Amino acid sequence: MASRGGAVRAVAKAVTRSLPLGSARGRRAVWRLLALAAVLALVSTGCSKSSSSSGLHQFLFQNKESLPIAHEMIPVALPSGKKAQDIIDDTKAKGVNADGEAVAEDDWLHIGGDFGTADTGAGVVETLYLPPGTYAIACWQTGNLGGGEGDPHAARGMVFQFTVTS
Ligand SMILES: [Cu+2]
Repeated sequence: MASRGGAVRAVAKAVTRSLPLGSARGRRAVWRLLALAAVLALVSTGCSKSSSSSGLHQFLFQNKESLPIAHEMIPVALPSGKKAQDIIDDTKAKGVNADGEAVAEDDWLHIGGDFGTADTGAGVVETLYLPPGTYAIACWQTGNLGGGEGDPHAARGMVFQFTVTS
């Protein structure tokens, strides 16, 4: 576990370095996401300068859980004044529908569609064009670690906020 923790910290550093997080709260959001051990790593960018600038960005999303569980990485644009915590609160408040899907997911503008889920051990690569703005990546999957269903992961804090500058 110690070695995985080290790897997670290394990735967290890479993410926080690559994506300019405007606040300590943003950095805490990273830790909440990583606490679920679904590791988001920025692997490369399609534009020349820093990954924080607008343009094409490629993300590698790896599920490094130790037990079976599906995660997803849904990029959304945050309306002015909204933060990752608003997604968390909204998802908590609205729960799941009769099909067991998070009701709040459709409240948030999906900018890159649903790139699909990544089961434990799998990875998904996503390429997004990001104009300047404030964004979040959320997971609305509802599985529990090792099996069964529970609250949407976004309600458990699996939301990561970041900003893109011009
Ligand atoms: Cu998840």
